[in-house]
Amino acid sequence: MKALIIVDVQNDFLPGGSLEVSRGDEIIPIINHIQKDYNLVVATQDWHPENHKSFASQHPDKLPFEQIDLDGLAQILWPDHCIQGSYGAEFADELNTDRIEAIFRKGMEERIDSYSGFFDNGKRKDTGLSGYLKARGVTEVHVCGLAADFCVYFTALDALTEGFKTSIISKATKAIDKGAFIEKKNNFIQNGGLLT
Ligand code: VGL
Ligand code: ZN
Repeated sequence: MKALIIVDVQNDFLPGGSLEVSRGDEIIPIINHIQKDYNLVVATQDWHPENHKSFASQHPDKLPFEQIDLDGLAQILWPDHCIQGSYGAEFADELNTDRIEAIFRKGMEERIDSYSGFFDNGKRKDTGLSGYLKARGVTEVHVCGLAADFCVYFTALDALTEGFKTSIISKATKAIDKGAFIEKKNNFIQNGGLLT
């Protein structure tokens, strides 16, 4: 059984959003088109409280994209994004959500960020995604969405360690920082991941 994981295709990550990924909108028709090729489609949704400590606005002396230590973990500070219930947190209007059977929300805990759809960045909590996929008989996952160098990458890496045959679909993802994604992509491949 093969599942598609659609990562964070939310307004704030699209052009015009607060943490926009350049040309992020171009992947939506592709994601809509490929969903039919999977036995199961699930999605993740970045879902932060308004005082989330990954937001630069919560640290008066810091600017977006600076890095801090947050309870022992390196944390990049982001513009406010994907605030629970806001328009920016909604899935893109153009995304076809009819086949999405389950949505795994992440990033609700105030003091820890959560890039992967499986675990938070400190591996303190499991979202239940791995167990859900296994209970549904899934052995192979394909990961798409935004952003390639953060939530897609970390979701794909955790999928590998959870024992799934894992691919990142290149044409259905876009990076915040293309250069950084090349390095991360190589690391993913070294860990047994596939790029299609
Ligand atoms: C993401 C940064 C912060 C992502 C989420 O979806 O890639 N990146 N929160
Ligand atoms: Zn976030």
